[in-house]
Amino acid sequence: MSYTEEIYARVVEKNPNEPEFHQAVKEVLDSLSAVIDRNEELYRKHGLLERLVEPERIISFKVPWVDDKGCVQVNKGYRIQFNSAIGPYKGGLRFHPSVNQSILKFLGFEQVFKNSLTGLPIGGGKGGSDFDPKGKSDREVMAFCQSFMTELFKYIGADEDVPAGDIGVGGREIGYLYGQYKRITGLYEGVLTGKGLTYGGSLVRTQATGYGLVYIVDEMLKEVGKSFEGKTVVVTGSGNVAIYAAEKAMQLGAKVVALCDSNGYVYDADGIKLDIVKDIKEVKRGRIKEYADAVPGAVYTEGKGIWNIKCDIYLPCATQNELDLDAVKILKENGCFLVAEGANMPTTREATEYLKENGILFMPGKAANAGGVATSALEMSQNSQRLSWTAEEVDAKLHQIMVDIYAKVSDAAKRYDMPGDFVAGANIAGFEKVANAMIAQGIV
Ligand code: NDP
Ligand code: 2IT
Repeated sequence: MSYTEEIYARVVEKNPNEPEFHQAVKEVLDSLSAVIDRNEELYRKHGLLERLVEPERIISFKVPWVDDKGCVQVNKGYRIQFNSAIGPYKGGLRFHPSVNQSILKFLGFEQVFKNSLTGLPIGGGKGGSDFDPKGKSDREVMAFCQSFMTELFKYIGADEDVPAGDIGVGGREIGYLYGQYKRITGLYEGVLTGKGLTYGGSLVRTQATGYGLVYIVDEMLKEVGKSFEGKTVVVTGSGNVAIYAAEKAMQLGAKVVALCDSNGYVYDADGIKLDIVKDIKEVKRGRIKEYADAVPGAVYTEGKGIWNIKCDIYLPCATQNELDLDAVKILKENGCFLVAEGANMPTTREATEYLKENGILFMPGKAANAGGVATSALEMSQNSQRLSWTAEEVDAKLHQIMVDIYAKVSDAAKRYDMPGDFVAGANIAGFEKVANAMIAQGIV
């Protein structure tokens, strides 16, 4: 058995019932085998892979709160502090009923490599809760966030661990979490990112993940002599990442024809009107179905199947494993030539293999959606300096970071004789910096 196979077998054995974590580790280890084989003796001596796949710390806690009926509710809360070799733990908080330790470990593990790719000094972490913000009043969300932070504050800090948003955690939740942190600790510091602009947030953080995704796709397109101009794009989800990916793709001349949520999808042959989507999703916290009620000619379909809509470029921006083998076969039949992941691990392993074998350009999430966390790191810099940069400054830095990530990923794939294999390129480039830092810092 090779070193990577040995480690994968050990991960499966020691972490039973964590399929998403196994999936993420397998994808990374498989594509690292070329690097590991060349340096096997060194890495074995340092127990590098054994240490890499084990989170430094898993914190799990009870989150009791009182709902609007006066009833006590109890949720599970977590923070996975995965790897701090290159900086303080950094990564989002997810509030969704599906949240469990396996999902947060997969997200924390991916975050380590993603954060390394940004070139900024941030380690990897992730956290969240099985709390479902859907249908809850603002007071209930506040009560939950205050209880969550009353436990979490012990483990985070501006130079220690800096959480941010993810599914179900946006500006409202970050505000309540920040308020409670400040109240308990008396500190006004950059302990969370994605903050509101009146209390230390960075311009462009809201847009950053979606914009960054489109910036890196633009680099992929340039390399093959194409552009967004005139392309038909399908974006999945209709949350933070999806909305701003659609916005930037449209600004670059594409027509975005579909969006979805967990209930169904809308198709608008004339191109999605984003002001209407923003009103439904960001203001009213409604369902994507309402788009078809508001826009004549738009069609709503209940259930899954957004991949049946013909497109040139497909940007999955909802959740893990949303895009499977049957779906990518349909994308291929319909002429789609590029898939880039706005979400974390939205493409199953079989689907990823199929894309590779069938010559569809593919950028994995840890590179494609890194603009969000990169801009979070820019928010940390601004907080430390006690300065705010203009939107143009932040956007220019974000753009450059995505251009640099594309170059690193593409270069690493070429160095290991796998040109165009951006999965391998992203994993290798992300891994190299973390591995060097871990070796330099000794067995800790
Ligand atoms: P939001 O909560 O803002 O939006 C999530 C969207 O995805 C919603 O439209 C939601 O629909 C939809 N969705 C969730 N689960 C499913 C499902 N099972 N089937 C279909 N649709 C679903 O989250 P974000 O936009 O922030 O996050 C989206 C993805 O991007 C996640 O994978 C996240 O980890 C990743 N990401 C986010 C970053 C950020 O900065 N926010 C940075 C990097 C990655 P519904 O309302 O019905 O639940
Ligand atoms: O998956 C991700 O990179 C995020 N949810 C953003 C993390 C962050 O710290 O901004």
